[in-house]
Amino acid sequence: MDAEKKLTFLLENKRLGNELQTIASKVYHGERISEEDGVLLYERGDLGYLGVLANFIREKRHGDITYFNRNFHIEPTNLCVYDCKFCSYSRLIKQREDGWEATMDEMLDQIKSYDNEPVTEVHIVGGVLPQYDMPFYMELFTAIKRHRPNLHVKALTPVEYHYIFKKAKVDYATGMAMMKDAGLDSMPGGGAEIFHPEVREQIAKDKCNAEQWLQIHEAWHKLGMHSNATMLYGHIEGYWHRIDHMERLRELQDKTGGFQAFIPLKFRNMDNQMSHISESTVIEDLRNYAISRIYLDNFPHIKAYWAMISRETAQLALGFGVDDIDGTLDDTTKIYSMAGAEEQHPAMSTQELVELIKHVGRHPIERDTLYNIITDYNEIVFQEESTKQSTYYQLPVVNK
Ligand code: V47
Ligand code: SF4
Repeated sequence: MDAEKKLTFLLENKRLGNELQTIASKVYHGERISEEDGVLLYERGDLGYLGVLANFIREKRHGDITYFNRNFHIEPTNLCVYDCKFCSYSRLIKQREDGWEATMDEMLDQIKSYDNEPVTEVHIVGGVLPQYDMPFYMELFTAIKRHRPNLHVKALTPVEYHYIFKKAKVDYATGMAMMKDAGLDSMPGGGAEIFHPEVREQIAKDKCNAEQWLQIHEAWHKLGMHSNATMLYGHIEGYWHRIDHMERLRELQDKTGGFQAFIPLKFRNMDNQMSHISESTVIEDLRNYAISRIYLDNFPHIKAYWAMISRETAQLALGFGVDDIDGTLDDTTKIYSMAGAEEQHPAMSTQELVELIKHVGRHPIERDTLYNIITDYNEIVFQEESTKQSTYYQLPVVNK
């Protein structure tokens, strides 16, 4: 049954109750849902119901297309002046001997090690330390661009920008314009956590607050540039905090249109100060993807970060609103493996990623950071099946 028929069927289901039926009708007619509706979805929407709504929106926007990109990560340091309770990098937890502080030359060597690889993006994010200041990052971005002008530099979050601009005594608009001139192409979505102060002050107290995070993205968007947004969920926050978080993003997106993807990040509890909190279940993760797709009606893409949630959950998420599963990382990021992500050494070849998407009946497209199509893999058949194919789910017959 196609996505529209499933939703029509649901609309006729009298046992659903008025409120859930009204929300389903709003989704069918392309109307925006309210904050109250959003909380109600979290409280009362079961997985089947939410999946039908989210998949209807996903397929209306993107059909079966599922995006990925070829990127690698650079993490300048795992030491940090801040002390976020969920972070496995935190200076109180990690002894200095466990830490690394990469020099400019070491980072440029990392960039050069990809010279013969068809990657399109470098994602740079890590801890905050005084020596990684505005002049340092401007020089780094300029050097990367001088070496490989077409490599897209997606780097740093408002957490770092707020810190380095304050140190350099420049306002956000000036600072972001200077970063753009130095070679910054886009901003990743990190550092958002949960915006509401009731939660933020308990888990990420000293770093930039919600207003500052949003103002820095706004300044960036005003330069005609793009960025992503994340939400760290499944710890001490309530459903209402998640909706408040998405509402603030939806408002800014109405104003600027600069966000590309929303990336829900599941809290992982290994080796951090919140290890006593249980992690969310896969069902809760899928419900959360679906509600994000329904609520953020002005965000083009919902992204699942496969390295964090497992390949199988990433495949399932494609039926719950997700249309992007990030990149073919190759073990260059540590922040999640240190926090207990499924994949301790996340690496997936393009072939494996393409097969993973095709095995659940979707249409794989390699994109660049700005969602321009690089390769359409729908009709491309690899000579041999990947040896790792049996490690994740495979539909015997495409059944949608
Ligand atoms: O802001 C830290 C999160 C984020 C944990 O824009 C944790 O394309 C879960 O934002 N459990 C940084 N999450 C990573 C990020 C990101 C990732 C992939 C793609 C993009 C993009 C952005 O990682 C931090 C924080 O919210 N994080 N510790 C943890 N224990
Ligand atoms: Fe530092 Fe970021 Fe970790 Fe917070 S989440 S302690 S800002 S590295």
